[in-house]
Amino acid sequence: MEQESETTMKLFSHPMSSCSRRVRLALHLKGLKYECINVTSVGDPELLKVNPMGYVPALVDGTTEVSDSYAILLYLEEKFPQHALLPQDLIKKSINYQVASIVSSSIQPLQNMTLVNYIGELVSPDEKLPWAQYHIRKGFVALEKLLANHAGKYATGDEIFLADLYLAPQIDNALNRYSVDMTDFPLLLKLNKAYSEVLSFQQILADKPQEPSDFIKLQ
Ligand SMILES: N[C@@H](CCC(=O)N[C@@H](CS)C(=O)NCC(=O)O)C(=O)O
Repeated sequence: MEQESETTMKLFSHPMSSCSRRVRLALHLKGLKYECINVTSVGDPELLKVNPMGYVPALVDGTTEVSDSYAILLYLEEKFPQHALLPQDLIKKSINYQVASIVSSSIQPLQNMTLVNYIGELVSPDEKLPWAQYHIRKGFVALEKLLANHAGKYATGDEIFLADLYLAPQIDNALNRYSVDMTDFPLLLKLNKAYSEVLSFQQILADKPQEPSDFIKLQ
């Protein structure tokens, strides 16, 4: 059942952006209607008005503007409590916070295409893939260990929570964009399989840009 906000929310997004995908997953799970504005060029003036960093995602909800996926997710969670993104159990909740923090602070920024392209220019194009793979693997080693005693069907049990919204797009990047060897990460692969069986995850992770875009491009 979709619940409408007083006005339809707008999300500045990119189909391939893992940060946007986290928020789109939350919007879907919470059954919220939103207009998805796919940004196609770096420096999009409409996006810059909302988020001077020029990054997606950015949410506009009436007169409220929120940038950065973590802030957006917390905003949505308070305003629309249906399908809670955090478990009641404090330990499981703390695991969700850790997963979100590891992915958003110690993995995603280091494999963001802008940085990877910059490494290519500064060091060598041959270093782009190893750079991204190294940082993804380092984070995945920690996540695999962290979740060993907490995972059920999903990251922290048998319900989908915040950790899953961070993991699914990051694992997709690892597999499909950076060809990371996942042999050492059987649990993450198992979770990825579980995500692939959930309709919202299928739809959002399969979404591809409809028009040419210079945004989020590995040169
Ligand atoms: N901490 C921010 C990071 C945002 C971010 O890095 N977004 C990427 C897409 S996942 C982006 O906009 N990249 C374009 C660029 O680097 O110029 C968040 O979680 O929203």
